[in-house]
Amino acid sequence: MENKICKLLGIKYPVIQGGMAWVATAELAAAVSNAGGLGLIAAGGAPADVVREQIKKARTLTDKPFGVNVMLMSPFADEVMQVVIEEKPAVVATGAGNPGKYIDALKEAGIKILPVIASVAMAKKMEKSGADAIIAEGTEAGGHIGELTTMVLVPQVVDAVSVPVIAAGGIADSRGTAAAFALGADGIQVGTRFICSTECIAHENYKNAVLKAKDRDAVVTGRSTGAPVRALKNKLTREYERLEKANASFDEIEQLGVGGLRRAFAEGDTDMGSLMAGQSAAMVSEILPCSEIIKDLLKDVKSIADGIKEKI
Ligand code: TUI
Repeated sequence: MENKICKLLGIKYPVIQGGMAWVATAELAAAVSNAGGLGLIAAGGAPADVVREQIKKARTLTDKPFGVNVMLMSPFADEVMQVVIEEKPAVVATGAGNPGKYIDALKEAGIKILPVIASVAMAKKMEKSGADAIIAEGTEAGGHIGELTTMVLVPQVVDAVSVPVIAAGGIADSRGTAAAFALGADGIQVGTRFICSTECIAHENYKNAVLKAKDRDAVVTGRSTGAPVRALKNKLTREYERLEKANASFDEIEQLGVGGLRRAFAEGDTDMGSLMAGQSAAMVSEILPCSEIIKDLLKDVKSIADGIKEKI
């Protein structure tokens, strides 16, 4: 029986690469799509012309379907969406907001729309607005996060909507994949593990920080400003903590983060760079090609299910 997500997106494996700002370039997206998953270019906070160039570049690197993740808190979200509608990648995923006002135009352009949500209410709203599938992201994820864990969010979203659900947050090996399917998801979205892919062009210091991370190293800052972000603990996250404890102004706290992703991704600044990563960073121990990562994420999922049967 064919998997619903594979059928919907025209891909071989139900593995979607997370839309990580800066990290998810055309190179990474094309590599994941070439390996049979769905690669996503992350628009992040980039201006529209940069996103257009990335889409064009991805087209030179793959003839498979790929998508663009549009970060809705970006000041360029409207222009980026316009470019995406013109360029027509197979899929648009969205994060950090409500994409409702763009859905009709995306559908008209023949683009599949996969909103990332962190609550049941938002999942229902997105289904009503015409989303083709829902990416339910738990708080284990890296970057901007909601409050619920993948374990409790996914089954509730599965029960609340009739479109397919993709589980995200905390999935980095085939046990996580099996668990996501057990919770009722039809696919997985994986971000952090793909930072440590051969094809990811992030600075090697960023990759090494993920490889070195232990269980409690992916910490949350920015809860007080209403935009919590999970990143690997470093000088920057400790500075955030200090300012938040001292009740510093919103602007002062926000200012600290400006350019943080660029410092981490491009300069390899592991002190003051924002090393966004999920809790699963602790489970990532080697750099592999995307094709090997996808193979490992799907390895023996059926025998994991058989193992459960033997236990009960
Ligand atoms: O969007 C993400 N993760 C991200 S975005 C990002 S870029 C950034 N950089 C610095 C500060 C903030 C962001 C890094 N990581 N994940 C998907 C996600 N979306 N998680 C939670 C949500 C979400 C939150 C609220 C989705 C919808 C939503 O709706 C609110 C409303 O009612 O409009």
